[in-house]
Amino acid sequence: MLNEWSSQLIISNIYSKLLNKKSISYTFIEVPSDMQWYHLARGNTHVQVEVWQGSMEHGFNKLLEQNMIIDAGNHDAITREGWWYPSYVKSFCPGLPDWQALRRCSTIFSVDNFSEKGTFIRGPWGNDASRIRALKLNFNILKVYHSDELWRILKRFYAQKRPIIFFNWTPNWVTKYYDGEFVTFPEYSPECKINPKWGINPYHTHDCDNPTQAWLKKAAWVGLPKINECAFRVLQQLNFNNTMIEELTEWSDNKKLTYKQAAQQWIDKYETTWKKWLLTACPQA
Ligand code: TMO
Repeated sequence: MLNEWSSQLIISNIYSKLLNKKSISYTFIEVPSDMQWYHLARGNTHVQVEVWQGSMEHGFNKLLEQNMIIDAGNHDAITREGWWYPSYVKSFCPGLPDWQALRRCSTIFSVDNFSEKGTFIRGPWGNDASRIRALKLNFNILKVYHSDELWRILKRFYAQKRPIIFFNWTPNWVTKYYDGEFVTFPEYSPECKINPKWGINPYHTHDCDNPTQAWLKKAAWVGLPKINECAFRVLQQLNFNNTMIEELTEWSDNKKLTYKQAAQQWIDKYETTWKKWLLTACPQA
């Protein structure tokens, strides 16, 4: 399955190259992130190489409980997803990174310079409309459809030192090239996302942050091991840490390699790593 952010696209390409080495055939299917559970549950697609806890935990857990998908294990990467701004924004909005500062200075984030509401820019991930509602933030949302679009907007705003606030994540090349930080919302609790009574707003869920030390998992359609056990076991072995993911996204998003080229470069550079994965996964095949 191919989604809309670069590390997922590159690691999917890496995984396909590993399948090639085991003579396992595959096809890529492009699926919008918010449709991924629908397709994984039905076996329309079989593999997700990156499930991010912050934005995807809920959908993942639901299908896991229904035995429609399999947890194929964690990457070593520790992740975070959230509201992020460049450091220069702090001088326009004293009190950041605490979220309450956003209540006083939403207007500086208006992208049309007319609206009194700030604009939060996001991709097709996460549930920030609920967070805005639950925390009564004076923001609307501008949704883009691919991580590349976020970086184009960031580059333009950053060059002019114009206030911007958007959905960002780590590991990611952006936090290496742009100085900035995440907003801190009330501390995450799993309850917060399902129980309205939890937290400072008793009527709504999502009155909290995403987890700040979150997992990154792989998931498979429940039928995958029966179709091809080796493919499933290779997926289990697949394991990327923060440095590796930063490096991959730097190759594509900053150095402008295609996802395929970035995947090949990784295969060339990390031969001992993937050879060990393949040997552990399916020594006979
Ligand atoms: C799922 N993502 C890494 C874009 O937050």
